Amino acid sequence: MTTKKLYTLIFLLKWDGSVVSEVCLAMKKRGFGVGRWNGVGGKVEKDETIDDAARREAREEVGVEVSHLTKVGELTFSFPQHEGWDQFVHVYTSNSWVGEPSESEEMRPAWFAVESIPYKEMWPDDVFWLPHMLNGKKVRGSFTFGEGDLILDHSVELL
Ligand code: 6OG
Repeated sequence: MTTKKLYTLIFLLKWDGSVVSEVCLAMKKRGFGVGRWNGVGGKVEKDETIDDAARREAREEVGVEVSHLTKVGELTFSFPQHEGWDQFVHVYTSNSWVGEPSESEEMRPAWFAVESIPYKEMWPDDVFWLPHMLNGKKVRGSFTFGEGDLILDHSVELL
């Protein structure tokens, strides 16, 4: 059981045959993670399923209606020095949606070739698990953060 707050994180993917060619990342314009590229997503609200929360965030943050979601991971983030920051994140990919990702007040989306993912401008945990996810693996990861971008401890399991 976890007492961490539940969040979602969704990556829209374009494919070249059976290989992921491009991923939609969005620049966070405000709030938690500001100035970083990430998938879209956010907190699961009370009385909302996790899938519904993921769809709502995609709609609110980049204006797309996601038709199909694939659950690809679970990430636990612990911030012992910051009460209330801990998160349990359900990670999804989607291959089908309606609309083109477009900028909102919260996020500015862009498509990145898999070879050009801007890991240096992303959360530092991403480099540990995102490449596996883009290779079609399901992941379970756990990260403990210190001050700044320091990762004190981590584990990544491929499922
Ligand atoms: P809002 O505050 O925007 O939801 N998130 C993280 N994503 C990655 N890749 N690494 C982290 O390392 C993260 N911590 C949080 C979950 C926050 C969004 O940011 C994700 C949510 O999609 C610490 O409502």
